[in-house]
Amino acid sequence: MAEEKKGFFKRLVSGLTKTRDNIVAGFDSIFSGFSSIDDDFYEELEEILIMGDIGINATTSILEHLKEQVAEQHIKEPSQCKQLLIDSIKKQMQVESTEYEFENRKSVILVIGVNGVGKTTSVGKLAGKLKDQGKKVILGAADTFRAAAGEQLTQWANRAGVEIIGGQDGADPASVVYDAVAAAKARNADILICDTAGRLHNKKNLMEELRKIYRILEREYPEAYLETLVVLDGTTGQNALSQARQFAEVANVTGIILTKLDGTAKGGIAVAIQSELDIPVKYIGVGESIDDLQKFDADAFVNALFDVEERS
Ligand SMILES: Nc1nc2c(ncn2[C@@H]2O[C@H](COP(=O)(O)OP(=O)(O)OP(=O)(O)O)[C@@H](O)[C@H]2O)c(=O)[nH]1
Ligand SMILES: [Mg+2]
Repeated sequence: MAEEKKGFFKRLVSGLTKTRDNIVAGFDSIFSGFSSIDDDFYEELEEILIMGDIGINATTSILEHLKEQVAEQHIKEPSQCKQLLIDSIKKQMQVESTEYEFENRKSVILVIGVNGVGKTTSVGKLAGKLKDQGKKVILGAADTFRAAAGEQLTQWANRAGVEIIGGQDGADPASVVYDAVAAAKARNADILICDTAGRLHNKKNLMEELRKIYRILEREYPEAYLETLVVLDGTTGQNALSQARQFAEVANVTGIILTKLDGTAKGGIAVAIQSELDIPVKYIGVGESIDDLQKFDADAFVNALFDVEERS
C-alpha cells in the first residue's frame, strides 16, 4: 500500500504539472507576499481557488473553514495559513463512501458519460488493472451507436487480455448487456465492465436507455453488485461538474473517473466534484496507455496540488 501510494503521488505530480503550476505559484506569492491576514489576502486566495477550477461553492466553504481556524488558533502570519488551507481543502473533499466494493464481490461496472470523454479508454485501462489483480474480467461492448466502437473496445480487450462480448452496430445496448451478463455467469466472471455510447443524449433518451439496462441487470444478475461510474473529461473544467450533476439526476452514480488530467490546468475540478456533489472520484486518467489509470486519493491529490511531500 505504501508503495502504491508513493507511485500514485509521483504520477500525480508529473500528471498535474499544469494544474499545480497554476495554483501553487499563486499561493506561494500570496503566502509570502502578504504581511497580514486581511480581506485582500482572502480575496486573492479566493481568486486562485476559483481560477484553479475548484468551483465557487467549494471555494466559499474552504475559505469559511480557513477563517474559522485562523480565528480559533489566533494565527497572525499569512505563511502559517498554508497548512490550514491544505487541511481545509482536504476536509472539504471528504465524502461518505470511497469504497471499491466491486473489487471484493461479483460485480457489474456500468461506464457512462458524454462523447469523447474517455469512456472506452477507461474501460480498457480498468480491465487491465483488475485483470492484474487476478480477477476474471469480461467487457460488454454496449456502445452500438458509434461506428467502430466495438473494434476500439476489442483492441483494449486484447491489450488487457480479457474477453469481450459485442453486438451488431445499431443493436439495442440493453440486448448486448443481456448477452454480456449471460457470458459473465457462464464463465463465472468476477467483474463485467460495460462500455456505453457517448452520444449527446437528451435526458429522456438517456433515462430510457439506462432504465432498460438497469432492468436487465436487476432481472438477470441480481446477485451482482452494481457500480455506475461517470467518466468526465478533466480538461473541460466546470463543464465536467455540470455533466456529473446531470448524470447524477438520472442514474445512481457511485463514482467518477476523471480523465485527461495529464496536460490540463483544470485538475482542481476534482475538488469541486467531490465537495459539491458528494460523489467520490474513484479513478483519474493521466495518459493514454493502459497503465495511465490511478485510484484517486484525495489527500495525496491535495498534497500534489501544493507540491508538499506526503506525510505518513
Ligand atoms: N491524454 C489523455 N487522453 C485520454 C485519456 N483518456 C482518454 N484519452 C483520449 O481521449 C480520446 C477519447 O477517448 P475514448 O475512450 O474513445 O472516449 P469515449 O468516451 O469512449 O468516446 P465515445 O465513445 O466516442 O463517446 C482518445 O484519444 C483517448 O486516447 C487520459 O487520461 N489522458
Ligand atoms: Mg467510446
